[in-house]
Amino acid sequence: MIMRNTLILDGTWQYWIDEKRSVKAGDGIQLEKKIGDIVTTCEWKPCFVPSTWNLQQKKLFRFFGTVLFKKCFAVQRTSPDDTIELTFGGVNSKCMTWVNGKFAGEHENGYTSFSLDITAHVHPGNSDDNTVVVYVNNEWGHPERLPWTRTVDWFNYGGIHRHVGIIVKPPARIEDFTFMDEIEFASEASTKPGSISFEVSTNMENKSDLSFEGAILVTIRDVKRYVNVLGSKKVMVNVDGKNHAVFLARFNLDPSLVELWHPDAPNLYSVELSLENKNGEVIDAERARWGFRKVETRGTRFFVNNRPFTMLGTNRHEDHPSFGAAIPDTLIFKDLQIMKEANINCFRGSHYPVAKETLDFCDELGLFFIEEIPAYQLDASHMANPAVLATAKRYFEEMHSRDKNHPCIIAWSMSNETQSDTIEGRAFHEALYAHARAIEKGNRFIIHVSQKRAMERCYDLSDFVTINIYDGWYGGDKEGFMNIVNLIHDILLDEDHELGPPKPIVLTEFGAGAIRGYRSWDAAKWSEDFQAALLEHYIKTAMEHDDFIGGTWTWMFCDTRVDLPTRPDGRPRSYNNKGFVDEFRVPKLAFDVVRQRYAEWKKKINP
Ligand code: ADA
Repeated sequence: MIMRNTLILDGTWQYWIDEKRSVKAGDGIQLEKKIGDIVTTCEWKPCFVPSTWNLQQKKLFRFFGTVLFKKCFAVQRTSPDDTIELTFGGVNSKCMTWVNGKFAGEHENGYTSFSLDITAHVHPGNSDDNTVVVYVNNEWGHPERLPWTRTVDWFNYGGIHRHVGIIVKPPARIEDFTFMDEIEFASEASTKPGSISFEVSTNMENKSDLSFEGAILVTIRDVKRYVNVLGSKKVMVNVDGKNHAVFLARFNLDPSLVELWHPDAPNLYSVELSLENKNGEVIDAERARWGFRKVETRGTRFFVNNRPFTMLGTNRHEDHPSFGAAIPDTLIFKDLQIMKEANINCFRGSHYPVAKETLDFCDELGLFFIEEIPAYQLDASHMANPAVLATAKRYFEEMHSRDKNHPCIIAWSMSNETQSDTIEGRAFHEALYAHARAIEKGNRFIIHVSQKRAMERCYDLSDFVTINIYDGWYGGDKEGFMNIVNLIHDILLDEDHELGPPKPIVLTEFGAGAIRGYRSWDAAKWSEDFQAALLEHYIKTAMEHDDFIGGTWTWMFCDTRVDLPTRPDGRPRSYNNKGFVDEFRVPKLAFDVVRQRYAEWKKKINP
């Protein structure tokens, strides 16, 4: 299979800090002269990309402003009609780029990927005579950026914090593709599906002036044995010049040959798409992996592949003391291995879309993933602002378009702890859910995460009920948490209530802070013992009520850095210390609690 010409731009770059705040974001074309002057006169210093600038120099630790980055590169193309794109995995938060002095595009928001067409500005060839300059700004309080509030409970690092590359695409090409499966079981007792249909829809782009005639060949292979072809289909295509069109390849797969995907058995298939011209030559190719799985709720219980399922989960921030949000792929993998060791079968990327490598590893290792847009703790006035709603919708579109073809994604989350008990919150969520449901047609849940308890006004929109609850930490006592859960369960059972039919309840956040190494006979606050006892109580009690509690997601996986001036209280070491491993991934007592309790629960569900 031919692969597109791609270039990785990770490595040594140059950077310049705009200490005097002289570059204001604005019209990228008008800024060309100013940027050009800075490029030739400023003092550049070397840096590594991906990274976050806050951890490069002491004086940059709390720098929330603008930094320029610069890199020289060479790029080759095979045809003058090729498109050359600059791709970013994530830049926090506002990004503007100039290639060889010309404005080449911009992007808002730090946790989604984007590509910019730089064809018109590059000089293809062998020498490094192209220069890209990237403006990055990480200030708060812009309605076109999420998170909106300054008081987030993690660190707002700035920088080009994920991989950067260049990709050369042929004029007639596969621009995008979407997988959709439908799995039916003959009865609730069936262990094997009766039918599996699979559809691959391909968006073909033709950038040349001439019309294109050819075919798309879709092949589904078993990743384990690779040679086994599960299905193969050729679809004839015909696209006018400067146009695009969508083509469908539909499969009815033989269910006896398909091994389903499940966290305990993450069976993957490689779906390969080849675009052939009318001479049968392959001119473009793409591939992705898919796992066939069916997730559903029946009343208050979850089912995966027709078997009862409980979400044995946690929440995770992408953070490390040395790398900030730019955590290396090897550490991402390690994090997920630790989760598997703890018998975790799902986790939430709280509170933003993660590095895309995370999803590849979830697919492979067997972890369901809940991906969230950073609509974090918005108040009623934020949600009444149409610009904030537009940003949230765009965030969802970008997240969905990058990650839709990952079987690990079990749910999309629209928000966390907003004022979803207000009229404004209701209107905001109604609009956001409608938008998301119009885009997501596959087998996934859509939720938002709430701490509003019985006051919540949006549970009817959500596919399961979410409760963030910190009784026993911020107030109350841990023994009391079931009073709230029972109350919500009763409300859900009340047929006259507007919350709709009963659904599983998931404890989406609960936890306690613990400083690793601080042990205490009397389980004093901040000790590992206190945290372990609290998690033990919550998980054990939830398991006793798993006829309507569909899972628990501990808050959280690893200790995570916060910003001292904006989170002065209750954050010793300037960390949120509620991880069951610390920031270096060293386990606390709570790790063993999670591991043991989840092992027991798993056995209870599927003895
Ligand atoms: C909230 C919030 C988390 C974190 C947590 C805590 O529930 O959703 O981001 O701040 O509280 O540790 O207090």
